[in-house]
Amino acid sequence: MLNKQKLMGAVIGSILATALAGCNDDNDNSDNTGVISPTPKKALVYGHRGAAGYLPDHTLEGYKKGIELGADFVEPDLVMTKDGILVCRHEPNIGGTTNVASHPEFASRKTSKMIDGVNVKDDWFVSDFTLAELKTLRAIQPLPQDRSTQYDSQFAIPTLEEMIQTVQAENKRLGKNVGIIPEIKHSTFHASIFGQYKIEDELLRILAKYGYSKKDSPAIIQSFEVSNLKYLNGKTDVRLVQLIDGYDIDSNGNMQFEAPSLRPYDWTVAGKTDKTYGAMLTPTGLAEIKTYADIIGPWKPYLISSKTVDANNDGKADDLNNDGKLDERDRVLLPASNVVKNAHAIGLEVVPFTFRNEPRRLASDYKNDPKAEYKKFYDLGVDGVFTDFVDTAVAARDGK
Ligand SMILES: [Ca+2]
Ligand SMILES: [Ca+2]
Ligand SMILES: [Ca+2]
Repeated sequence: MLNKQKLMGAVIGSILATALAGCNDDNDNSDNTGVISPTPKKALVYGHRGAAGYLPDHTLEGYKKGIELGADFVEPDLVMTKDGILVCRHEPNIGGTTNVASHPEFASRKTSKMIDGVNVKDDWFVSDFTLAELKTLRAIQPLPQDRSTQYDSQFAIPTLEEMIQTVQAENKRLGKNVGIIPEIKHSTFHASIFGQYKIEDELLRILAKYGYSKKDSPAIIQSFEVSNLKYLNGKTDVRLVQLIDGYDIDSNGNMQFEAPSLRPYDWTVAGKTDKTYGAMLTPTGLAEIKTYADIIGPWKPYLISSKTVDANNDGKADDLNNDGKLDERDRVLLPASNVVKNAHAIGLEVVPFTFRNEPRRLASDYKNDPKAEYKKFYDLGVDGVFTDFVDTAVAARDGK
């Protein structure tokens, strides 16, 4: 256990030696007797979809921005084109993240498909487009209610290979060693179109081509499904993340489960319908994950949940900040769960998602300060955070 921690610390230390130049090396904790001091290591900052708070998701410009802002890893979500190319998009459907709707030549491609048991209606799907066709589209901001749309329709959809080439070129230019953390989206859906584990095999082929094949490679693979991670565990030494979703949090802070955030979809297909994602975070569930993965990526309320308040006893949640609407600002934090402690006890790292700066997404305890949220989770001992705002996560971590 101690040896494994030391090994992982050394590995991460070497990965980040340049990225964290100027910071204390918290990973070199042993004295000459080989005893490891309890100094916690620094949490890593994962640039969720690039620099999603600033630029449209999954663009080369966004990945560069994430690196510039200090990310330790940047994240491409992966879906497959009709001609079998891995491209960076959060969903197989692209109506919300590209300007496809304004391309009349693709009007007839608009259709509906079942994805993980949910009918996704009247949209355009990457699997119906060749890469050449997708290259005629441009990315748009998927959260226009919160974020700037000034970069809409400027940036192309990158392939995974272009993303890796960009990261490696930026690393060379800046003397950094920023890693990549690709997520395989909807493995079961892709298997139904392209064949079992074709998306996984193509990812492994590309990772190997660019030198990512070892446990200490600056690459980590994520998935919400299970069987594909078990398959990958038998095929590669690259570290694996079991993502763990939830649907919503009720007024008392309890996790809610509903499609498409009910359970890993491959469990549903296999008939394991007696369990939800919640089963993954019991001691038994964590022990099972430990047999094939290195890291868990839970939705952050699994670590620290929140509840509403009804001080005036009218049966409804109080509007704590008196702004006439109910959102995260009208919730108060509950004590932390044992998930981090239990995961660490068996050697699993914990990297929750997703941290965002917008005040309406921050519980009242944080008083509109996103750094207060990061600090809460860093103090809990998380090993990293997925964030849309890399610079804020880094500033909260490094005391700026
Ligand atoms: Ca993702
Ligand atoms: Ca009330
Ligand atoms: Ca309110």
